Amino acid sequence: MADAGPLIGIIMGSRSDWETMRHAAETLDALGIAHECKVVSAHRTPERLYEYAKSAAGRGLRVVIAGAGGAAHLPGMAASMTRLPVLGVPVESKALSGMDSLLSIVQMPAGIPVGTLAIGRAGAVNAALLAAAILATTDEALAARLDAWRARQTADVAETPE
Ligand code: RP5
Repeated sequence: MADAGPLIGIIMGSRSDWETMRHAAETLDALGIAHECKVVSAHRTPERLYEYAKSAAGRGLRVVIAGAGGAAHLPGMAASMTRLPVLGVPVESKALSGMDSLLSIVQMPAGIPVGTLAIGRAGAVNAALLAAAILATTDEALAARLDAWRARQTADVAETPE
């Protein structure tokens, strides 16, 4: 992994999203998957978004994870400019607790899909696991690491509550 370029791009609309999106990065770290993390705002840095999405596949990325909150058009806009799978993470907003983010990301009209995860940390972790599962379909070593991760999770579940 050391000399491999990133396979997964994690983008987020603001540095304020990092507290949520770092859970995606940490999960990919645990699975040994090379990734990159960037702040790319659909409305504050539209040209950065264009460059990122248009170059993503050519740079060797295989999946994009996009997290945003509020009027969260980042995942959909990114998906419109790349054929890579885009996984959307609704960040929990202050005003509406992430319901705005969720509905903005999940309600894509037919034609440009965004795989939408849960609001907040759970969505960020699961976006990373889903991205890993996608890559694992063609990577046996990663498939074994993902199986081991899931087996550890199972082993960590106590039979009693205290
Ligand atoms: C969105 O607006 C970001 O994804 C973030 O969740 C939200 C608030 O951004 P900041 O005002 O904290 O930069 O674009």
